Amino acid sequence: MVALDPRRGGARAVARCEALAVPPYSDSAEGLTRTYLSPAYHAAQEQVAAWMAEAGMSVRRDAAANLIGRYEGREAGAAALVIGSHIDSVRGAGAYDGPLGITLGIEAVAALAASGTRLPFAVEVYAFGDEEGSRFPAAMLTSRAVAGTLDPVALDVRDREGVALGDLLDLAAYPSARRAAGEIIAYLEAHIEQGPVLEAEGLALGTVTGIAAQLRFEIGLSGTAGHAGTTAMGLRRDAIAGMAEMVLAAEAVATAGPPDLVATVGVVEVPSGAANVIAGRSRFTLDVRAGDATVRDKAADEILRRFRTIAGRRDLGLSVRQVHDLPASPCDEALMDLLDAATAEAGHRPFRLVSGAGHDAMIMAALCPTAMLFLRCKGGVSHNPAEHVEPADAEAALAVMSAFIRHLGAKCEPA
Ligand code: HGY
Ligand code: MN
Ligand code: MN
Repeated sequence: MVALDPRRGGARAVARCEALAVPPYSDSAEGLTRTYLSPAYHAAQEQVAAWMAEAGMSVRRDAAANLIGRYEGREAGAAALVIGSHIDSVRGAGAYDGPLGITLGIEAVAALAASGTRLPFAVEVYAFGDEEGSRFPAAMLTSRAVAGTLDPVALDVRDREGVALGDLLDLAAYPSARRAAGEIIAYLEAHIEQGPVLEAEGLALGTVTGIAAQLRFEIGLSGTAGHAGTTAMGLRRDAIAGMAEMVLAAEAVATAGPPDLVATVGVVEVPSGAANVIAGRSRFTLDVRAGDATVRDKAADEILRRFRTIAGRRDLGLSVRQVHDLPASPCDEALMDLLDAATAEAGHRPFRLVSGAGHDAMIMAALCPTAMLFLRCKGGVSHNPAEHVEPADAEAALAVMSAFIRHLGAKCEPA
């Protein structure tokens, strides 16, 4: 095994994300799409497993098809610090959203192995499989399995091609991915900010204070399919026009709210749509978020109230299915202080910010104290092939993660 040069760990972590952004690690030849349990997912897992082993970890997969590397502490079987993020992507993704937290975790372990350091705890690196929910109509399935907060009903899902999750994995075994509370001492996730704040502050890194609450719905409209040329405007029950009015209503409610309130319609579908047919059916997603769950819920209620009014006026059938409800997740105060101290030690100004984006950390918070380290990304752009991270910022993040691990180790030393 070639000893990795720990001095270049940050740059290697960035380069490895780029290596994973093309086939066979992408399901698409045009840009990066890597969905849970796809061929690209399995190919990427094989590659990441090799990097984990090279860094000195034992590697396994759990029943939710998460990939887990483990670097033992001084005592075999010790409780672990988990460093993780997700290996799945949105469709048309950037290279770093998810994988960077995994490749930086691998580099942090490689640095420990290179120096022969053994800690009072083990270090595990998790490559979670389904944070984005980009294949099945559910998200965070695999971290919820680990945290033990997964309702098995959520596993009864099919993708757009009709493939059931149960066709790909043994759903009866899925909950065995759960980790006991005592097995994990803390969770650390390094992730690009996916927003403009750090760049505006002129900072490479930030300590996350908490993750916004999010609700997600699937909305269905049913009207009357009709001939575009012969149906008078006043006689139409147009499921696309109704959807369009609802999209603008959601935008209006969120725009009128506080700055951290956001509402997004990201997927619109018109089954058997045609240029000369008035749409009889339409489907769309609604995602509502805010730092405070009360603000989020009030906005969601108002948006759905407007949907009912619009559907009534247009004589459209309206169905609303809640896909998930992720409560706001504060990060752990003591771990934030450790991250700030490690940031200062690495020569950077500690800075705290909230995350509008969801992360597996918000799920792991049910199991253990959590901390997130944000890295600046160019223009705050993400969920977009233009996503970009500077290798120097990744070097800084790795230095902070290594200092964080050292400080946590010192705190855990027996008195
Ligand atoms: O939706 C999110 O915030 C994350 O990218 N899954
Ligand atoms: Mn994402
Ligand atoms: Mn992400």
